[in-house]
Amino acid sequence: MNLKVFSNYLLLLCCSLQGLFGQDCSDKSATAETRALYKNLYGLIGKNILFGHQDDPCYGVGWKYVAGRSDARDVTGQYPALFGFDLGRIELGHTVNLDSVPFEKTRLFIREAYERGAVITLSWHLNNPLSGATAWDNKPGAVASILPGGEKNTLYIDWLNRVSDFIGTLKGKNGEHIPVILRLFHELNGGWFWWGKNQCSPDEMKQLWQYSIHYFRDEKNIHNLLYAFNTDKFGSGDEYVERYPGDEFIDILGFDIYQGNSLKENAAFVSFFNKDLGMIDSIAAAHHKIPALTEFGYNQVPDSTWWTTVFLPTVSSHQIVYALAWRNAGRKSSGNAEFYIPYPGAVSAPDFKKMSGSGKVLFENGIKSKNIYK
Ligand code: BMA
Repeated sequence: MNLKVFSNYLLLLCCSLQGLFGQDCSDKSATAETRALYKNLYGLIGKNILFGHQDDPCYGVGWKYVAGRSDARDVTGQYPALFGFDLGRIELGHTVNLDSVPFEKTRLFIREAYERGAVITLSWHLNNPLSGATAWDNKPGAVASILPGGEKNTLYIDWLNRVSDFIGTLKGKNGEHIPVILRLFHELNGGWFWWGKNQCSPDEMKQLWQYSIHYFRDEKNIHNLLYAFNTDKFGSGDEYVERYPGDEFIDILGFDIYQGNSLKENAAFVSFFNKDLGMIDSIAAAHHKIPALTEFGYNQVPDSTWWTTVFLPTVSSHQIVYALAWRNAGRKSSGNAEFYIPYPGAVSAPDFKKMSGSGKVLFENGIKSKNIYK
């Protein structure tokens, strides 16, 4: 065999191995449904993007806890394909989260979403374990304090136990554990959370990830989780992987990005967004992981064609398999409003509906036929 034929063989072998590597999640004891979710999400790479929305069935602009209601559905006729919820304050044993969502309702909504064939992701704005203040109390030292040997390690174990208890109650009709994408320590390259880049060393952060996942997997025997690693918007591949705990812990590689502040104009936003999406495509491919947009938004979406002229064309030329729009908190007492998808009558509502029919970005109807848990 000459050198050229041999190198072609080698290339072929590498390509098929790459396909195989990507087909299994990081937890080698994951449940059948969790494995299927991973495999099916992997299969969506480069094909479709599941549209997600944080707290979608909980509240929207001008309403709260109305059975069956959803701003996404009011505008498009369909629920999202992916639902995000937050566990913040479950660690304290509270019955409602930091945004006043009762955990009882979160559990119910997760079951309903699962029965509809949608995907679920959980974030956790956990309080600062050292000071007792919120996740945004960014004084250094909290990460070191909860690692083994630290003064708050026992407290952190209690907190992990509370999260484990909640995850353990998420079951489908046949008693099977509902697979969940757990997005821990989000935006860890920013400086605003106690687990941020100025608050601990890369090594401490890696240890915290590994410790937490090891605890869920090996101490609590939880095998219905996929783990999403995510930064905020980032400037380079080196910055992205600086605090990455390793392929044996992670399934999904994502980042969060918002239009606004320094990225106020469409052109500035698209250029940054495009660059980060391109980097996520190649980092995920190199690690055989699933790329995702773990949080995004443009508060109030003031541009009437933003969805089809800014968002859709940018994400369509990349590999992400889902995109989670942040929450429709609605009008606040301060007079400001916070919403990242339109409600009926909002300026971008017709354009959002148009995007939902694009065939690329999937909502409820698009995900159903994918049988994502089989
Ligand atoms: C932020 C805002 C806050 C909220 C927090 C956690 O981006 O939406 O109002 O408390 O996320 O959900």
